[in-house]
Amino acid sequence: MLLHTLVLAGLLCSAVAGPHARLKSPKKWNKKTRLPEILAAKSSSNSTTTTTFSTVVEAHQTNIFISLSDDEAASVISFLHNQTELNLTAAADAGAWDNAIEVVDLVTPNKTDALDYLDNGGAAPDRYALARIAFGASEEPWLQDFIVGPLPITNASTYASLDWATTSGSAKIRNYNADEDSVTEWNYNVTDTVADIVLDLLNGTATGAGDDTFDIWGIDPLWMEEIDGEQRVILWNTYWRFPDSIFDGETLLPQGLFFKSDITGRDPSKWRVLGWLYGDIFYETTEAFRNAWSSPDFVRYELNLPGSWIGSDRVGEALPADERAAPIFVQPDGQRFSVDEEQKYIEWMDFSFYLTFTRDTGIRLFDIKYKGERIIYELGLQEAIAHYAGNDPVQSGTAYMDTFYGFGPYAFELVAGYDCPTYSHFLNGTFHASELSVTHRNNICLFESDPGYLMQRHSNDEYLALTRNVIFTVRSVSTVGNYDYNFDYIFAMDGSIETVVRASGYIQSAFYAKNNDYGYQVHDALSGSMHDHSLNWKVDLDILGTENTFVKHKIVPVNVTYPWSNQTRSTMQLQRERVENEDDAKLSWPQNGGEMFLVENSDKPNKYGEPKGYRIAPSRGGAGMYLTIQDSPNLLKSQGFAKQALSVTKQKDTEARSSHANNDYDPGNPLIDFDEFFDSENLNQTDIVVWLNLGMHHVPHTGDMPNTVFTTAQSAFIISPHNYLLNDASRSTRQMVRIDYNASGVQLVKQFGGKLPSGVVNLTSSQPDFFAYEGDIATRKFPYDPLHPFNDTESIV
Ligand SMILES: *[C@@H]1O[C@H](CO)[C@@H](O)[C@H](O)[C@H]1NC(C)=O
Ligand SMILES: *[C@@H]1O[C@H](CO)[C@@H](O)[C@H](O)[C@H]1NC(C)=O
Ligand SMILES: *[C@@H]1O[C@H](CO)[C@@H](O)[C@H](O)[C@H]1NC(C)=O
Ligand SMILES: *[C@@H]1O[C@H](CO)[C@@H](O)[C@H](O)[C@H]1NC(C)=O
Ligand SMILES: *[C@@H]1O[C@H](CO)[C@@H](O)[C@H](O)[C@H]1NC(C)=O
Ligand SMILES: *[C@@H]1O[C@H](CO)[C@@H](O)[C@H](O)[C@H]1NC(C)=O
Ligand SMILES: *[C@@H]1O[C@H](CO)[C@@H](O)[C@H](O)[C@H]1NC(C)=O
Ligand SMILES: *[C@@H]1O[C@H](CO)[C@@H](O)[C@H](O)[C@H]1NC(C)=O
Ligand SMILES: *[C@@H]1O[C@H](CO)[C@@H](O)[C@H](O)[C@H]1NC(C)=O
Ligand SMILES: *[C@@H]1O[C@H](CO)[C@@H](O)[C@H](O)[C@H]1NC(C)=O
Ligand SMILES: *[C@@H]1O[C@H](CO)[C@@H](O)[C@H](O)[C@H]1NC(C)=O
Ligand SMILES: *[C@@H]1O[C@H](CO)[C@@H](O)[C@H](O)[C@H]1NC(C)=O
Ligand SMILES: [Cu+2]
Repeated sequence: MLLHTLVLAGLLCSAVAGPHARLKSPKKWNKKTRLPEILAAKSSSNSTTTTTFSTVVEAHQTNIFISLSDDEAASVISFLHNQTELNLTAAADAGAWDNAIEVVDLVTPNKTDALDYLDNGGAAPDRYALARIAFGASEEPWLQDFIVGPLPITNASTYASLDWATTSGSAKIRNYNADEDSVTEWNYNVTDTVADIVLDLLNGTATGAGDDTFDIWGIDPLWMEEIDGEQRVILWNTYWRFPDSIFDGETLLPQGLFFKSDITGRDPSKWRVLGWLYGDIFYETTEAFRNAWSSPDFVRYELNLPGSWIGSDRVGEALPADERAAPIFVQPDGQRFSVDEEQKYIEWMDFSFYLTFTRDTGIRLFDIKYKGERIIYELGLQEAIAHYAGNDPVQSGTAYMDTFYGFGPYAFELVAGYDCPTYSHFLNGTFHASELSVTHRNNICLFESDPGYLMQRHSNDEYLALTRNVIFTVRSVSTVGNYDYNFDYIFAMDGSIETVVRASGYIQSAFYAKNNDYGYQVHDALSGSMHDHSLNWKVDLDILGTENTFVKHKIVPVNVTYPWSNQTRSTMQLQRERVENEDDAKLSWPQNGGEMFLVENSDKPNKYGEPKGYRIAPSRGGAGMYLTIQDSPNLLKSQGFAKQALSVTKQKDTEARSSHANNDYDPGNPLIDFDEFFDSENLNQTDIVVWLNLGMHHVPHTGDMPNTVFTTAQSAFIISPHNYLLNDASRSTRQMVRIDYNASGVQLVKQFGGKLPSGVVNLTSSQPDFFAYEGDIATRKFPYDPLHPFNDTESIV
């Protein structure tokens, strides 16, 4: 049998080697393959009884990962308001000098407790809430995360600082920019001093009035600088022109004038302007800038003005036949997957999983089972960095960590027929912030589709074997400011799961003056502003239990002298290497794809002695998406996960997240410093977690104007069974056909019980209903009145 497999493998290889190789004894091969062919046909016949199927399923277990309900959030908020020592002000009334609740969310249960429930019949773990509170009523304001519970709130419920979920040892982080309203006022006070210059130079005004030409904002995170031996809090701002249409293209309209402020402390009367920058010339004082401007040799740059180029509506010549309806997906026989909407539990083919939705990171998947066995305990986004560069201080000083803004608040409703097929199954996502519970209707879609290529095919002069590729996608899109991040989790019949992120929307760009080293000029007075996107995922694979090992199977060149030849031959071999310690666990994707990265259970070999495992590999976009800037002065100690392509650590309840939404407040003293996870722990056959980055080095070019397109701005990784099963699992699908033929035509068509589409499709019912778009539902939580929802469709962070 083994010999037979080898012969087959050899022939397959020569078949792809070229037409000449293919001609080698095809008949012999056909005869040899008769036996397995018949066996395969038998095992995939449709004689097996069809199981009853319902699109509605009841999860056998409670979704212990599910987001807090509105009632749970309301009771947590009420409970916290009753704790007089917290001195809370209702969020709706709170100003910069009050204490207020910012976010309420679920504290994900500890894995040990969760597994005890999921696997061992233990009790469901107690539910606990996270409460993120801003303490503004102090000279040194801070934010702090608390754990509140157990839920529901009873006399036994308590609250405590969520210190154990940090690496800093304290859930507190200083807020050096608590006075945002004052900063806004400060900015206009500053711009007021140069109003005449700005009118002359930029032809507009920035006064804070409704008819302003310019918006004023700048770096993120804040900058710390030592001045005269003291740490100062620095803010660099620039002028952005408001678009003159509905199009949200403000980030395409930087004006090239910058000012530096020292905003240390909470007394705005002590804040100072530290200089101006225009045309790559820095002026240390407003006077120096004014003098330069009034001198005759002052160099002015072209204006970066709005116009139709900002808009994303159709332009240009009509394309041939483009007015005809484009191809669409149809679902001929109805939904083929099952959903427990209340529990957010999903079953598709051999897969099942739980879904949850969080304010910080949007959708997350838990307890992904394949053929009844867990393969992934947790799969979800951790952080998204966008690190810019430029000759100016704003682009230079921008390194967004987007969980600060949150992916949940910006995961808006999706449009059926555009974002997702019309027949998709939509779910809602809810988050709790600023004492409001906001439900984004239909912001998660689930759908099956055909990716447009087969999963398997083979043919010779006697038969063809063809298998459809049917995939199942979980999708949500978060528009965080200028950018739209599309997240897909794609399940396939071969047991693989692909995680894809794509970006569209408006780039954040730079004024063109002297900026050529940092990107391309993309419009009259605009530079593309190069930047790195690094989005980190937690992939907690559990292959046949939690005790797993990360292994590298290397394809290496070697020189070998064989007993059957006196000549040494250059050839290659497979070398197996185990990553047995965290010291060796910061990894790059291999050069030339020359290594396979696997998570295996070394103690669970298959019948051939090969450990069962899952491979993890980059699948879209270039590989190796980590930050070019390894020692970012903006991110400081908050970029640990983004310094290498992927990392492996020992799973710990105290190391549940690679980043923290509040790291942005003080990146040099973060709540979670990923590098601190690495403390030489043994990784051999233990519970391990893979942390992996997707993203792109984005150097926007004219093709990013007006919007970046998803087709090129995408990146993905795929996990796939590797010696996990004894064959390709897609053999079990009925969606395949075998056609036997000879010179006199088709002799046999063998189908396996998968119905062919039939009947008439009412295409009109596949039309998107654009007027069904509804927006959000917001319920105020304090004071709580679930019967009288409070309307607020503004984005709430
Ligand atoms: C599958 O079922 C159909 C309908 O019952 C039957 O006509 C067909 O012969 C079956 N195919 C196989 C391979 O058993
Ligand atoms: C908070 O106190 C109020 C007034 O005493 C009470 O009605 C409410 O039930 C308390 N909330 C919680 C969650 O204990
Ligand atoms: C409570 O907060 C208010 C502002 O909301 C502040 O004026 C007051 O001093 C604080 N009280 C205490 C005891 O800290
Ligand atoms: C979760 O694990 C951490 C770290 O071991 C522990 O401090 C904490 O109490 C646990 N939480 C719960 C709810 O049991
Ligand atoms: C802005 O200027 C006004 C008028 O001079 C002053 O009253 C106010 O305090 C200033 N605000 C800030 C934040 O500097
Ligand atoms: C300056 O602004 C005014 C008023 O908006 C406008 O009429 C004029 O065309 C602008 N000039 C330039 C050079 O853009
Ligand atoms: C989503 O929310 C809407 C409005 O509350 C509700 O009618 C719908 O049933 C919800 N959908 C799901 C799948 O829960
Ligand atoms: C194989 O031998 C050749 C000739 O000695 C040498 O150049 C080459 O580096 C060797 N390759 C390996 C992988 O050792
Ligand atoms: C290797 O070389 C020796 C000495 O020339 C010769 O006797 C032998 O047959 C050779 N072996 C092979 C496998 O060619
Ligand atoms: C690592 O685990 C494997 C499989 O259980 C075992 O054979 C090996 O001895 C372990 N290595 C060390 C250094 O403990
Ligand atoms: C097709 O669907 C549309 C929209 O759902 C409906 O108005 C129309 O009557 C349907 N046509 C037929 C022939 O069923
Ligand atoms: C919004 O307010 C209007 C008017 O009070 C009410 O009719 C509507 O039901 C509210 N919508 C939601 C989603 O709360
Ligand atoms: Cu980009």
